[in-house]
Amino acid sequence: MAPVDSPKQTLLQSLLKSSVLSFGSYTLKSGRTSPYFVTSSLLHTSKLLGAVARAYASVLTAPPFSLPLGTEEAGSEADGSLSPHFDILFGPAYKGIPLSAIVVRELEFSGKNFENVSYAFNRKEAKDHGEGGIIVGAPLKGKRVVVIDDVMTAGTALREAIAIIKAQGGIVVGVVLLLTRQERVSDTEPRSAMKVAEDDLGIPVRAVLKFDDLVKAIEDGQVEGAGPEQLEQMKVYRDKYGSKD
Ligand code: OMP
Repeated sequence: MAPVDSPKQTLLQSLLKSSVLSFGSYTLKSGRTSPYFVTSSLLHTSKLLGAVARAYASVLTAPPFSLPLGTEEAGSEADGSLSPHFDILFGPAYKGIPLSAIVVRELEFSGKNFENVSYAFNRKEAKDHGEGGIIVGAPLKGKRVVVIDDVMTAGTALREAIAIIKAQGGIVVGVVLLLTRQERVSDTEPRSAMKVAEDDLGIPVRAVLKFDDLVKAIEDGQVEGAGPEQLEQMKVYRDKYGSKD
């Protein structure tokens, strides 16, 4: 397994310190019992939000989400800068909402080509007065949309988000997550939810962190409060539910 690089290490340490990442025994939405959990609602300090925003932005400002200006768009001049191949970041309610907002803010620091990227999110309950509708933020119709979410396990949350975007006429061009748990969708589907989404939708689905990064960090003794016992539980969990991708 490749070593966990240092920006990832720093982010992991921050997530642990703030209990966003915790070890124990947790029941997942899928019914699986997991030895670890990511609680993104605990991302509530400016420092943590800044670190997380930078991590998402580093994925979004690299291929395949952003490409050097002039490589694909006819008429644009190559000047060495990157250009986003998306118009809107969509954060599914609720946890994707602050994430998409902080990431779109962070993108401003990646150069002027990113200044016009917008964000949008859905309401859980449609509003029938005032501006109405279920989308808040940028209108999605005809726009290239990247979904920004926290964790992917079986992909249920992502499927719901994609249905909302498509119903609004948006074009989903990618997905960026904080963590992919790298789990098999089911006993009969050996691919991870991330791989299934990539294959079915034909779009890039990427994550800042993956399950393997957590295992590696514990192996390297970088995770305070997680030692050989937690490592063993993580490996047992991987054997039971893990996928290769
Ligand atoms: P899927 O919809 O199965 O992909 O699960 C993703 C959702 O599960 C997340 O949006 C969370 O609501 C929840 N979740 C976490 O927040 N953190 C975890 O570590 C694991 C889960 C989960 O229940 O699988």
